[in-house]
Amino acid sequence: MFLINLDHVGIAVRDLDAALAEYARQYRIQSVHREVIESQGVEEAMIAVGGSYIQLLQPLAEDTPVGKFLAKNGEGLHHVAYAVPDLDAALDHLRSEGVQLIDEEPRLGGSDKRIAFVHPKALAGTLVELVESP
Ligand code: MC0
Repeated sequence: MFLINLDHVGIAVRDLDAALAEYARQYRIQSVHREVIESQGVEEAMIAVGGSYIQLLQPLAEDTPVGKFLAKNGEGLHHVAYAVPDLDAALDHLRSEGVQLIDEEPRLGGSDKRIAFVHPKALAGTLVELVESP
């Protein structure tokens, strides 16, 4: 099958600097990449853990996906991201299985990688992101 790796786990936070300070204090780990992604309405910080990442997400505004999520749920697990070698093939496969997609076509995420989201209603209430990693 096309799922090849756990790319990252996205966690919604209110204050990126405060969350990063806690990761450093509790686990002695720091972010390896930080970026504002206007199209997604977030600032992200990536923390390398093993072969994957923890992605901390601070919303740029309340009326963004992460801003709405925080208002409803508070801080916590926002999504799980899987690395796939061919995103178009992965989306074709999910479509053929009748899976509810958020993105019918890939868009650009952090580090300009091709990504697509799958609706949380499709699988155990978990928002899934697919990240193309050839
Ligand atoms: C919403 N729901 C979630 C959820 N967000 N369930 C699990 N995990 C989440 N993160 C549930 C709500 O509880 C609700 O369930 C239903 O979905 C509809 O939610 P809503 O609050 O009415 O919000 P919508 O429908 O306007 O939007 C939800 C949706 C949206 C997931 C479609 O957030 C979206 O398009 N997300 C994909 C983009 C995204 O999340 N971007 C930020 C990360 P009930 O049962 O009450 O109906 S960007 C990122 O991560 C990039 C930078 C990257 O990695 O490169």
